[in-house]
Amino acid sequence: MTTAVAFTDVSLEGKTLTADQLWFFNENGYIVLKGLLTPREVDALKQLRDRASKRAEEVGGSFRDGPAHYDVEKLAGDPTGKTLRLRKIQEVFKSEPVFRDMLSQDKLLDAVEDLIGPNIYYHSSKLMCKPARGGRRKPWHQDYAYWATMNTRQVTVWIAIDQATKENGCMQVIPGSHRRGLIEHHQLEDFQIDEAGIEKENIVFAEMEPGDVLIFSVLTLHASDTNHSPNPRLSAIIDFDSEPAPTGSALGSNTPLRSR
Ligand SMILES: O=C(O)CCC(=O)C(=O)O
Repeated sequence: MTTAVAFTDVSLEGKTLTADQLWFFNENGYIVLKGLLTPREVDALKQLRDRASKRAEEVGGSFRDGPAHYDVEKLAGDPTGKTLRLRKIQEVFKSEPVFRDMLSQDKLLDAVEDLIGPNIYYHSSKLMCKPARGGRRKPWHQDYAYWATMNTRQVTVWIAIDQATKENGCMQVIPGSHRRGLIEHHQLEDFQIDEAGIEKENIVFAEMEPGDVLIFSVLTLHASDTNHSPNPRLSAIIDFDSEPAPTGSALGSNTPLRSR
Protein backbone atom coordinates (compact mmCIF):
# COMPACT_ATOMS: atom_id res chain seq x y z
CA MET A 1 0.00 0.00 0.00
CA THR A 2 1.40 3.43 -0.94
CA THR A 3 1.06 6.18 1.62
CA ALA A 4 0.05 9.63 0.43
CA VAL A 5 2.46 12.30 1.68
CA ALA A 6 1.82 16.03 1.54
CA PHE A 7 4.99 17.48 0.07
CA THR A 8 3.92 20.97 1.00
CA ASP A 9 5.07 20.39 4.62
CA VAL A 10 8.14 22.54 4.01
CA SER A 11 10.11 23.11 7.20
CA LEU A 12 13.03 25.10 5.79
CA GLU A 13 12.55 28.83 5.59
CA GLY A 14 13.93 30.73 2.62
CA LYS A 15 15.15 29.35 -0.68
CA THR A 16 18.91 29.43 -0.38
CA LEU A 17 21.71 28.57 2.00
CA THR A 18 23.15 31.38 4.09
CA ALA A 19 26.53 32.93 3.33
CA ASP A 20 27.95 31.12 6.39
CA GLN A 21 26.65 27.76 5.14
CA LEU A 22 28.12 28.34 1.68
CA TRP A 23 31.44 29.34 3.21
CA PHE A 24 31.42 26.20 5.37
CA PHE A 25 30.72 23.98 2.37
CA ASN A 26 33.45 25.56 0.26
CA GLU A 27 35.93 25.22 3.10
CA ASN A 28 35.02 21.73 4.33
CA GLY A 29 33.34 20.00 1.37
CA TYR A 30 30.19 19.14 3.30
CA ILE A 31 27.29 20.68 5.16
CA VAL A 32 24.52 19.34 7.43
CA LEU A 33 21.01 20.80 7.17
CA LYS A 34 18.92 19.95 10.20
CA GLY A 35 15.32 18.74 9.92
CA LEU A 36 14.86 19.20 6.17
CA LEU A 37 12.46 16.25 5.88
CA THR A 38 9.34 16.17 8.02
CA PRO A 39 8.52 13.21 10.29
CA ARG A 40 5.77 12.21 7.84
CA GLU A 41 8.24 12.14 4.94
CA VAL A 42 10.72 10.14 7.01
CA ASP A 43 7.97 7.69 7.81
CA ALA A 44 7.05 7.29 4.13
CA LEU A 45 10.66 6.29 3.33
CA LYS A 46 10.62 3.76 6.20
CA GLN A 47 7.46 2.27 4.73
CA LEU A 48 9.19 2.06 1.35
CA ARG A 49 12.02 0.10 3.01
CA ASP A 50 9.52 -2.20 4.73
CA ARG A 51 7.66 -2.92 1.46
CA ALA A 52 10.93 -3.58 -0.38
CA SER A 53 12.18 -5.87 2.42
CA LYS A 54 8.97 -7.87 2.17
CA ARG A 55 9.41 -8.22 -1.60
CA ALA A 56 13.01 -9.40 -1.09
CA GLU A 57 11.80 -11.97 1.46
CA GLU A 58 9.16 -13.22 -0.96
CA VAL A 59 11.69 -13.44 -3.81
CA GLY A 60 14.21 -15.02 -1.42
CA GLY A 61 17.16 -12.94 -2.57
CA SER A 62 18.33 -9.99 -4.66
CA PHE A 63 16.15 -8.95 -7.58
CA ARG A 64 15.73 -6.25 -10.23
CA ASP A 65 12.82 -3.95 -10.96
CA GLY A 66 13.65 -2.36 -14.33
CA PRO A 67 16.86 -0.38 -13.83
CA ALA A 68 16.68 -0.69 -10.01
CA HIS A 69 18.64 -3.34 -8.06
CA TYR A 70 17.34 -4.66 -4.76
CA ASP A 71 20.40 -6.19 -3.05
CA VAL A 72 20.22 -8.46 -0.01
CA GLU A 73 23.03 -9.55 2.28
CA LYS A 74 23.39 -12.45 4.72
CA LEU A 75 22.84 -11.39 8.31
CA ALA A 76 26.29 -11.29 9.96
CA GLY A 77 26.70 -13.69 12.89
CA ASP A 78 23.64 -15.74 11.96
CA PRO A 79 24.57 -19.38 12.73
CA THR A 80 22.22 -20.71 10.01
CA GLY A 81 23.87 -18.45 7.41
CA LYS A 82 20.45 -18.25 5.79
CA THR A 83 18.89 -15.08 7.18
CA LEU A 84 18.80 -12.41 4.50
CA ARG A 85 18.36 -8.66 4.94
CA LEU A 86 17.73 -5.98 2.34
CA ARG A 87 21.05 -4.10 2.11
CA LYS A 88 20.32 -1.41 -0.48
CA ILE A 89 18.22 -0.43 -3.44
CA GLN A 90 20.40 0.94 -6.20
CA GLU A 91 18.71 3.38 -8.65
CA VAL A 92 15.70 3.52 -6.32
CA PHE A 93 14.78 6.93 -7.85
CA LYS A 94 13.76 5.04 -11.00
CA SER A 95 11.58 2.40 -9.35
CA GLU A 96 9.93 4.06 -6.36
CA PRO A 97 7.74 7.16 -6.98
CA VAL A 98 7.72 7.99 -3.23
CA PHE A 99 11.52 8.29 -3.29
CA ARG A 100 11.52 10.23 -6.58
CA ASP A 101 8.93 12.77 -5.45
CA MET A 102 10.53 13.26 -2.07
CA LEU A 103 14.07 13.71 -3.34
CA SER A 104 13.24 16.14 -6.11
CA GLN A 105 11.32 18.57 -3.91
CA ASP A 106 12.12 22.27 -4.13
CA LYS A 107 13.34 22.45 -0.54
CA LEU A 108 16.13 20.02 -1.45
CA LEU A 109 16.84 21.33 -4.96
CA ASP A 110 17.02 24.91 -3.64
CA ALA A 111 19.98 23.94 -1.44
CA VAL A 112 21.56 21.89 -4.25
CA GLU A 113 21.17 24.84 -6.65
CA ASP A 114 23.20 27.02 -4.31
CA LEU A 115 26.03 24.49 -4.45
CA ILE A 116 26.12 23.38 -8.10
CA GLY A 117 24.17 26.05 -9.98
CA PRO A 118 20.71 26.31 -11.55
CA ASN A 119 20.94 23.33 -13.92
CA ILE A 120 20.33 20.18 -11.90
CA TYR A 121 20.33 16.66 -13.33
CA TYR A 122 19.64 13.39 -11.58
CA HIS A 123 22.78 11.24 -11.48
CA SER A 124 22.25 8.17 -9.25
CA SER A 125 20.53 7.08 -6.06
CA LYS A 126 20.36 4.46 -3.32
CA LEU A 127 18.29 3.55 -0.34
CA MET A 128 20.89 2.25 2.15
CA CYS A 129 19.31 -0.05 4.73
CA LYS A 130 22.40 -0.90 6.83
CA PRO A 131 20.61 -3.64 8.80
CA ALA A 132 20.98 -3.99 12.58
CA ARG A 133 23.84 -6.12 13.97
CA GLY A 134 26.14 -6.40 11.00
CA GLY A 135 25.08 -4.02 8.19
CA ARG A 136 28.42 -3.82 6.43
CA ARG A 137 30.97 -1.01 6.50
CA LYS A 138 31.75 1.18 3.51
CA PRO A 139 35.49 1.89 3.23
CA TRP A 140 36.97 5.35 2.57
CA HIS A 141 36.32 6.65 -0.92
CA GLN A 142 35.31 9.61 -3.04
CA ASP A 143 32.08 9.12 -5.01
CA TYR A 144 33.69 10.79 -8.02
CA ALA A 145 36.08 7.82 -8.37
CA TYR A 146 33.12 5.71 -9.50
CA TRP A 147 32.35 7.97 -12.50
CA ALA A 148 35.49 10.03 -13.00
CA THR A 149 34.73 11.11 -16.57
CA MET A 150 32.11 13.59 -15.38
CA ASN A 151 32.29 17.19 -14.24
CA THR A 152 33.29 17.49 -10.55
CA ARG A 153 30.53 20.03 -9.90
CA GLN A 154 28.33 17.35 -8.38
CA VAL A 155 27.00 16.76 -4.89
CA THR A 156 25.88 13.73 -2.94
CA VAL A 157 22.85 14.26 -0.72
CA TRP A 158 22.67 11.80 2.21
CA ILE A 159 19.46 11.85 4.26
CA ALA A 160 19.13 10.21 7.68
CA ILE A 161 15.86 8.29 7.88
CA ASP A 162 16.74 6.48 11.10
CA GLN A 163 18.88 8.23 13.67
CA ALA A 164 22.53 7.83 12.56
CA THR A 165 25.02 7.29 15.40
CA LYS A 166 28.60 6.11 15.79
CA GLU A 167 27.24 2.76 17.01
CA ASN A 168 25.02 2.10 13.99
CA GLY A 169 27.57 3.31 11.43
CA CYS A 170 26.89 6.99 10.78
CA MET A 171 28.68 8.72 7.92
CA GLN A 172 32.25 9.90 8.46
CA VAL A 173 33.90 12.64 6.42
CA ILE A 174 37.33 14.27 6.21
CA PRO A 175 36.83 18.05 6.14
CA GLY A 176 38.71 19.78 3.32
CA SER A 177 39.46 16.52 1.47
CA HIS A 178 37.47 17.75 -1.57
CA ARG A 179 40.35 20.12 -2.28
CA ARG A 180 42.82 17.25 -2.79
CA GLY A 181 41.37 16.30 -6.21
CA LEU A 182 40.79 12.70 -7.17
CA ILE A 183 42.82 10.28 -5.03
CA GLU A 184 43.84 6.90 -6.42
CA HIS A 185 41.28 4.14 -5.74
CA HIS A 186 41.86 0.37 -5.81
CA GLN A 187 39.63 -2.68 -5.71
CA LEU A 188 40.37 -3.94 -2.15
CA GLU A 189 37.59 -4.69 0.36
CA ASP A 190 35.59 -2.42 -1.97
CA PHE A 191 36.52 0.27 -4.52
CA GLN A 192 38.38 2.55 -2.11
CA ILE A 193 41.55 4.45 -1.29
CA ASP A 194 44.49 3.06 0.68
CA GLU A 195 43.14 3.68 4.21
CA ALA A 196 46.65 4.10 5.64
CA GLY A 197 46.32 7.66 4.26
CA ILE A 198 43.36 8.50 6.56
CA GLU A 199 44.33 10.73 9.50
CA LYS A 200 42.03 9.43 12.26
CA GLU A 201 42.19 12.71 14.18
CA ASN A 202 40.59 14.53 11.22
CA ILE A 203 37.52 12.31 10.95
CA VAL A 204 34.16 14.00 11.59
CA PHE A 205 31.38 11.57 12.60
CA ALA A 206 28.14 12.92 11.13
CA GLU A 207 25.68 11.83 13.83
CA MET A 208 22.26 12.88 12.58
CA GLU A 209 18.59 12.83 13.52
CA PRO A 210 15.88 11.49 11.18
CA GLY A 211 15.18 14.11 8.50
CA ASP A 212 18.64 15.74 8.71
CA VAL A 213 20.51 16.06 5.43
CA LEU A 214 24.25 15.81 4.78
CA ILE A 215 25.36 17.28 1.45
CA PHE A 216 28.94 16.74 0.31
CA SER A 217 31.11 17.27 -2.74
CA VAL A 218 31.69 14.17 -4.86
CA LEU A 219 35.39 14.67 -4.06
CA THR A 220 34.92 14.61 -0.26
CA LEU A 221 36.41 11.49 1.37
CA HIS A 222 33.79 9.57 3.32
CA ALA A 223 33.11 6.15 4.87
CA SER A 224 30.86 4.39 7.36
CA ASP A 225 31.47 1.59 9.88
CA THR A 226 29.63 -1.67 10.38
CA ASN A 227 26.29 -1.33 12.15
CA HIS A 228 27.04 -2.86 15.59
CA SER A 229 23.75 -1.73 17.12
CA PRO A 230 20.42 -3.54 17.51
CA ASN A 231 18.80 -0.89 15.26
CA PRO A 232 18.86 -0.46 11.47
CA ARG A 233 20.36 2.69 9.96
CA LEU A 234 18.24 3.67 6.99
CA SER A 235 19.35 6.49 4.72
CA ALA A 236 18.44 7.88 1.31
CA ILE A 237 21.24 8.90 -1.04
CA ILE A 238 21.01 10.88 -4.26
CA ASP A 239 23.68 12.44 -6.46
CA PHE A 240 23.03 15.50 -8.56
CA ASP A 241 24.97 16.72 -11.60
CA SER A 242 25.27 20.22 -13.00
CA GLU A 243 25.49 18.90 -16.57
CA PRO A 244 23.74 16.25 -18.66
CA ALA A 245 25.30 12.80 -18.68
CA PRO A 246 27.90 12.17 -21.38
CA THR A 247 26.68 10.08 -24.32
CA GLY A 248 26.70 6.38 -23.50
CA SER A 249 26.96 6.90 -19.73
CA ALA A 250 25.15 4.25 -17.67
CA LEU A 251 24.43 6.82 -14.94
CA GLY A 252 22.97 10.29 -15.08
CA SER A 253 20.29 11.88 -17.17
CA ASN A 254 19.84 14.26 -20.09
CA THR A 255 16.59 15.67 -18.76
CA PRO A 256 17.13 18.33 -16.11
CA LEU A 257 15.15 18.22 -12.89
CA ARG A 258 15.58 22.00 -12.89
CA SER A 259 17.16 24.37 -15.40
CA ARG A 260 17.70 28.09 -15.87
O1 LIG B 1 25.55 5.10 3.62
C1 LIG B 1 26.67 4.68 3.85
O2 LIG B 1 26.94 4.05 4.85
C2 LIG B 1 27.79 4.93 2.88
C3 LIG B 1 27.32 5.00 1.49
C4 LIG B 1 28.36 5.50 0.54
O3 LIG B 1 29.29 6.15 0.88
C5 LIG B 1 28.21 5.15 -0.85
O4 LIG B 1 27.35 4.33 -1.18
O5 LIG B 1 29.00 5.68 -1.67
